[in-house]
Amino acid sequence: MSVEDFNFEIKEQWCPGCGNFAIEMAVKQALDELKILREETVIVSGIGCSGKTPHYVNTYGFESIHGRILPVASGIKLANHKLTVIGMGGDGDGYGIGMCHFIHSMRRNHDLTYIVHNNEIYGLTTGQTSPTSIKGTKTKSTPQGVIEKPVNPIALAISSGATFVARGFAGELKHLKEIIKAGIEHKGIALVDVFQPCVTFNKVNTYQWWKERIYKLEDEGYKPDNKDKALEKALEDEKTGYKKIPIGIFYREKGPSYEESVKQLEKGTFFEQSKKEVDLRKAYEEMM
Ligand SMILES: Cc1ncc(C[n+]2csc(CCOP(=O)(O)OP(=O)(O)O)c2C)c(N)n1
Ligand code: SF4
Repeated sequence: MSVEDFNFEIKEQWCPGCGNFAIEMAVKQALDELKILREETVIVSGIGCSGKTPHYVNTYGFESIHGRILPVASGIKLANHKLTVIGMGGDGDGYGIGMCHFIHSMRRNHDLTYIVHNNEIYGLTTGQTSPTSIKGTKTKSTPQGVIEKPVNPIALAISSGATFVARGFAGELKHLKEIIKAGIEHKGIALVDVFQPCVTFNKVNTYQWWKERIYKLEDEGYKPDNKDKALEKALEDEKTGYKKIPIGIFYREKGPSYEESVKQLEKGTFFEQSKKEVDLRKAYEEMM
């Protein structure tokens, strides 16, 4: 296998310079370096520019519904826990319409990697405010500036019980790839929030804007094993008025994943156990 084996013949439809290209490449490189086979991998997306990713990576893919990445991904993982399942979607998708699923998935600890293309705007629908748009940001839907405070996905994930919480930047490909690799290897839910410049509609949070503000947690000798410290770091961007924004692994905790806790899965995957025994005709008939 090589990174090229994960390429599809379909050409990306993203705008030139979009941060999604780097996220797609980081995922391909991570899968290649971890020697995970494409036929044992499923990428689940929602709807959005980010939601196109399964079309461009040569693994199994499922472009689901806006805001429903996590329930679909959890269902796939539960049906066949031998698969590597990666959710990929926008900040509108995951932190807006999908927020309820977000909180419950974090506490359930399904063994999934969830990569959020956080461009702080709605890309596909041409530039409205998203739940992570910083207060005051002027967008098509908020011409006088966003009134409310943004969602803090890192703090929310940690306080909801997530066992791996990290953040990367599309302008730091190698660093992002390493975070995604660590997320895939983690047994349990792994949130990887990624700052992803939307070069067409977000003229505030540009590559330059993020480069001037981000720093790597590991460069400060930070260790991601303490929940209190992780929460403190998660709130640092707000506290500093977004002048200092940490990226890297905020929090990591070992413990059984949801799938490791389901007794019935000790005998094999649900898929293997049920494929000979289940006749769905009766259930269909009852529903008709
Ligand atoms: C249930 C539902 N509501 C709304 C929409 C319209 N819609 C499509 S994409 C989108 C938001 C896109 O923003 P984001 O999720 O951040 O993804 P991006 O395009 O920025 O990657 C919305 C509101 C939809 N497709 N389905
Ligand atoms: S609209 Fe923004 S997020 Fe969508 S492809 Fe273009 S640059 Fe990327």
